[in-house]
Amino acid sequence: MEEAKKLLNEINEPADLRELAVEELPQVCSELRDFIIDVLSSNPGHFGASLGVVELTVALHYVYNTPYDQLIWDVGHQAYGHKILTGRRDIFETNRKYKGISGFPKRSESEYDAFGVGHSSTSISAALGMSVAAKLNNEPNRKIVAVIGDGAMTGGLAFEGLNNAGVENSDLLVILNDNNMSIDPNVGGIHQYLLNISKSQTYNRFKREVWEGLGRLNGFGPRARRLVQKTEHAFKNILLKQSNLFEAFNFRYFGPVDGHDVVYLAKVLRDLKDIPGPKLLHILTQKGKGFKQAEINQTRFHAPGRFDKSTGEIYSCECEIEKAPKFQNVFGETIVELAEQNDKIVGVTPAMPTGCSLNIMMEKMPGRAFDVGIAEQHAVTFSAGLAARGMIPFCNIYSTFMQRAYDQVVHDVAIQNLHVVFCLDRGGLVGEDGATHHGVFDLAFMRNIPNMVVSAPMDEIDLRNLMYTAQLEGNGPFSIRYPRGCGIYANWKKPFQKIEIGKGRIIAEGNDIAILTIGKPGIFAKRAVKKLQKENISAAHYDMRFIKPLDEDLLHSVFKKFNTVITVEDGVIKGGFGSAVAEFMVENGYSAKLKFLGVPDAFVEQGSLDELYRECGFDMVGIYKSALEMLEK
Ligand SMILES: Cc1ncc(C[n+]2csc(CCOP(=O)(O)OP(=O)(O)O)c2C)c(N)n1
Repeated sequence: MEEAKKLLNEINEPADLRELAVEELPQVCSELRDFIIDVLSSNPGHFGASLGVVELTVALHYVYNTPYDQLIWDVGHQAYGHKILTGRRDIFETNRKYKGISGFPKRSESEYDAFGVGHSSTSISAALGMSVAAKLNNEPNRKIVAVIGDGAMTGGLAFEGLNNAGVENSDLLVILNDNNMSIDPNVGGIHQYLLNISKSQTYNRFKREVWEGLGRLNGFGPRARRLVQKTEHAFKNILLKQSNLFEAFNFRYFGPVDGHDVVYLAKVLRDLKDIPGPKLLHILTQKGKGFKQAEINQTRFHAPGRFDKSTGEIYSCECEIEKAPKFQNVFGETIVELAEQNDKIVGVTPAMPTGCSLNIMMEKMPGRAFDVGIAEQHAVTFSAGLAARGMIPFCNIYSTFMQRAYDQVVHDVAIQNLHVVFCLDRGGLVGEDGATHHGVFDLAFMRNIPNMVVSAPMDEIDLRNLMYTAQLEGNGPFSIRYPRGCGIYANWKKPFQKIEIGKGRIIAEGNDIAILTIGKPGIFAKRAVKKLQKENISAAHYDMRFIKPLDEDLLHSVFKKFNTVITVEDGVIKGGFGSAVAEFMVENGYSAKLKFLGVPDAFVEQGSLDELYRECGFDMVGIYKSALEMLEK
């Protein structure tokens, strides 16, 4: 039998796709899916989400005139198919790698990436902005489409966009990609609402019939419009309250339709293209579609790392093999231990229970740990409410996503001096997710908030002890930030020890130069000190543990003894730990040669952690070289 022609290899841009007959689209989808599976098995990334939107991606680029028409992906972790169809097939193997292409849509990378993303729930607002701009620029034929998942739809920002889009009456299509999953199973009222719609058999049958009826008409003349109106009227009667959610925002609601039937999807999109005003198309898809293990274990295959593409077996990372725990697991297990001793402790996560390991507590203590959806602002104010009534919430938010909830930290927690423990996971550079995900601002933006304690453990034993200390009676807002990845000790479950708040510790005594570190870079400094010893340089190393309050006694002793000092942090230098030390030095009339190592005043792109630490110059070698330079050796 003649081997099927490889269609994908001929598609260098969407215009090539548009040359194909609609019957050829299923084959394009199948080839695209195989391509994604093949590359992702050896070069890890977000997997399940992209597999789930293969048909949608092909249908969108087939029907819409991209890049003139603007396609906005929410979060953007599902846009691999989009990248492959829009001129990046040959470089897709560099996805998420150092100097390679980004794992998310990025305006500077391609004209097809209409809007840069990484954080969720932005697509409707951005699309509305573009739609209004199209109107103001007198571009009536430019179409704007936002694709948003049911998880991202739980974010408040999405509703702010919907709310505004209705009154602007803009020509905008929002596609709700409903796979019934966030990273973990989706939660909350919207989720239940979408399930109800999707399961309503009368409704689904009715919708299908209406679309088929529309399909028999040629284009959308006045007759078709009348039919749409009649249909809407009928929907309202049949569904009672069900479809009112989106219609209440003045959107026309269409669907749900099967998001894996590419031919049908293309037809639906073509029909919708000519209906003016704000529209929402609800499609049903399966996360991980086409790769059995990913369909079965959707959370694990959200971003599985390397895996065997024939068996679906996921390979462990190196540090796990060495048995050092991930910081997230130290958090997950420690909060359970603490909550067993202190019945005021509760856990809160905005949609990252597996990512931050709060799922351990959710399983063991179901009434005391809460996944609140992709809703960082709400997570913080919800925690404030809990604390106002005497609970001690551990609110775990990835550092990068905490940027969303700054006002809530200031206004709802800190001003009222409430005892909320913020655990900021993925603090510092995070590697392959790149600029949108590095957690490099938190030390700087937390340290200027009155009442806030700001701490960063150097290792996982310190993380445990800081968590223990933070929950003790009498504390106010307390933030603990820790990095992505594994710690260093296989044997980390030691008895709890209280840490004195605002006190650092001496790691190494020395005479020639002082190295002050906060958090994980302390590990690099430890190694640098050993290397400097070999050059007969005696370097002192202090792990400050707290950037607020600063250990002033320790700093007085440092500036009295040393006139050459290096600060090292895994965060932005401007306004961060080094700045705090410099402020102390100036305020107290000391003068020393100071060097700040950390993240420069520029957005750091993606790469492995080692590559990025090296680029920023605060890995072991960077610290070592800086010490030599400062001592002019
Ligand atoms: C503000 C913010 N919080 C959390 C995340 C982490 N995150 C990435 S994808 C995702 C789930 C998104 O679910 P959905 O929109 O349904 O897309 P799916 O992965 O199911 O296709 C989450 C929580 C994020 N990107 N942005």
